[in-house]
Amino acid sequence: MASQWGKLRNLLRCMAKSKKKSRLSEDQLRRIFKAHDKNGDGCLDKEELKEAFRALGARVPGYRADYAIHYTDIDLDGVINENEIDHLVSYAIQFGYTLD
Ligand SMILES: [Ca+2]
Ligand SMILES: [Ca+2]
Repeated sequence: MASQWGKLRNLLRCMAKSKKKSRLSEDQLRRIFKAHDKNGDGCLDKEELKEAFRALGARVPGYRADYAIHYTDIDLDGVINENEIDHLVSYAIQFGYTLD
């Protein structure tokens, strides 16, 4: 009986911990996206976006990257530039990414 209680307590503790995970703020998201501009051209291409979403813990980063470009590439050049990053951040924040 005692060990059952121990297990339950551990489970509850784990749940409490996961609830406390803080959601990333817009600033943090922006910083993470910018950090993934690997070639430093000021734009995020699909591969860089994919890596960024992978870093954020997205389960299917390639799919997320496709959608992000679809929704936030305003000038349709296939990459997310400095101005479009704002749209990207507001797009990404709805998924409630957290820091592990
Ligand atoms: Ca780039
Ligand atoms: Ca663009």
